[in-house]
Amino acid sequence: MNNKGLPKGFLWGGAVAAHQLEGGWQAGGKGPSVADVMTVGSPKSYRKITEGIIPGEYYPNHEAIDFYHHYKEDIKLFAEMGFKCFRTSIAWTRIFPKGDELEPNEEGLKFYDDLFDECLKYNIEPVVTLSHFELPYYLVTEYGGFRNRKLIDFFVRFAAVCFDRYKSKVKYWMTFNEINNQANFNEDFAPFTNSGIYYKPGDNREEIMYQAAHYELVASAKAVQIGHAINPDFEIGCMIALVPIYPETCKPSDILMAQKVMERKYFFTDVHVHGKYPNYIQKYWQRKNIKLDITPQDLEVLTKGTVDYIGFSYYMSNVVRHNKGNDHYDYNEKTDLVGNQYVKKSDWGWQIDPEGLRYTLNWLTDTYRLPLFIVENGFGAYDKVEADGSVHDSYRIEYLREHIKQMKLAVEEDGVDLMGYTPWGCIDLVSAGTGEMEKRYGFIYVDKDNKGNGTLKRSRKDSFAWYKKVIESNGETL
Ligand code: P53
Repeated sequence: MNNKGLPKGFLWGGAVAAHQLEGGWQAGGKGPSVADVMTVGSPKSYRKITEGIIPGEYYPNHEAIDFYHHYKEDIKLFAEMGFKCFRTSIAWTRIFPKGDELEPNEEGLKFYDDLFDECLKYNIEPVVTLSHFELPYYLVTEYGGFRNRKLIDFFVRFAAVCFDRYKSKVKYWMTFNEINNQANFNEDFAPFTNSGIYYKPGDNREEIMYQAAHYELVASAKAVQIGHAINPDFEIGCMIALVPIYPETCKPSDILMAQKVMERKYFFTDVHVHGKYPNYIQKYWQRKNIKLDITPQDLEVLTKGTVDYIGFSYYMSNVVRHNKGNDHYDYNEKTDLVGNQYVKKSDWGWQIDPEGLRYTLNWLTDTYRLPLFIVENGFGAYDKVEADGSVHDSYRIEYLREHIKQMKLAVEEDGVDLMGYTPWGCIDLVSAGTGEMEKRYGFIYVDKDNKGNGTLKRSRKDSFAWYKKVIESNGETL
C-alpha cells in the first residue's frame, strides 16, 4: 500500500442533480416531478410544497440554470478544470413522464445520450444517480408515492431502461440519493423528496416512512441485480447522507444516545451493504408496534442486490445529548440535537467540521469494509460579484481545502479505500433544501437570483483556478 498521495485514477470531479440545474421542465416530453411543485424557502425555512402547479407561484426548478440548453458550454468548463468524472442524475420524468408507462420517452433518452457523449468527448466519466429527489409527480397523485408497493416495479423498469441504454457509456451508478434523509420523518421535506409522500393528518408518519424506505431498498436491490446482469463491469452504489453524530459529553448515556441516533439514521446502509435489516431496527419496530409489509421474497431480493460501493454526501456533523426520561434512547431532533461549541457554522446553520470527514471515512470503512466515494461535499455561501465580474470565494477554497486535507489523511494514514471526490454544485444551481439560487456552491458562477432574475451567464470564480490545480496535482497542491 502506497502511503503517499492519492491513488492514480482517483475520480476528481463535481456533482449535480438533474432537477437542480437542467430546467426545461416540460422540454422534450418531460413530465412534472416532485421538484416542480416546490417553491423558494430561506436559510431558516424549507420550501413550500404545493398541490400541483399553482399559477402565480415561483418554482425555481422549472428553469433552474437551463443546463438543458447550456450543457455543452458547461461541460467544456468542467473539462477546463480537468474533471475526471461528472456526477449527475437522470430525470426520471424525461424517461417516463408519468412514471407508469410501459415504453420510455425516446426524446428524453436521447438527451442523456448526447450529454454522456459530451462528457466522454473530454474523457469525463459520467457518474449517475437514478433517483435524486425527482419522482414523477403523477406517481404521487395517482399512487401515493412510495407508500405504494407498485412503485418498486416502476422504478425498476426505469432503472433497467437506463442501464440498458447507457451500458457502454456509464459505468458508475447509484440508486437512491440520500435515501436516509427521510429518517427525519417529522419534517415534510425529506419524505416528499425521497419518496413522494405527502403526510395527511392522522398518518403514522414513522411507520409510513419505514414502509417507503423498505420498498425503495427492495427496488434498489432489484436494480442492482439487473444492472450487473446487463453489464458485469457496472459499479453500482448506494447513496447516503452522512452527518456523523457526536455525543455532547463523555457521559455514558450521551455516548449511547449518539450510537442509537447513528443506528436510526444509518441502518439503510446496512441493508444496502449486507442485504438484511440489523437486529436493532427490528427490535425498534417491535417496541414501537410498527407493522410493515415485508415479504419473504423481499428479504430474498435484498440479499441478492447488495451494492458495490458506498457513495455518500458529507457537509457537516451534529451533536446530541441524552435527556432525562428518554429511557429507550429514542431520537427527537427538536429536543436532543445541541450545538457544537468547537466548530463554526455556515450562514445556513450547517456546522463546518473537516475532521468529521476523516472520522466518517473511517467509521464507514470500519463498519462496512467497502470502497467509498465522496459524491457530495461543499460550502453553500453568498457570493459577491466584483465590478470586473470576478468572485473572490476564498471561504469556499478554505472549506474545500480543509476537507480535502482530511480526506487525504484518511487515505494516506488510515488506508481508507476511496474512489473519488465530487464537490457538490460544481456550477451554481438551485438549492434542494431551500430552492434558493443564492446558496451557491459552484466553481462557476451563474447570474441568477432567488427570484429568477438574471442573464444565466456563466463565469469562473477564484475557486475555479484553485480546483484546477488541485486536480492537476492529484491533490498535492492545495
Ligand atoms: P442544499 C440536507 C442535509 C444534507 C444534504 O443541500 C442534503 C440535504 C437536503 O437539503 O441534500 C444534499 O441544496 C442533496 C443535494 C443538495 C445538497 O445536499 O439544501 O443530495 O441535492 O443540493 C446541498 O444546500
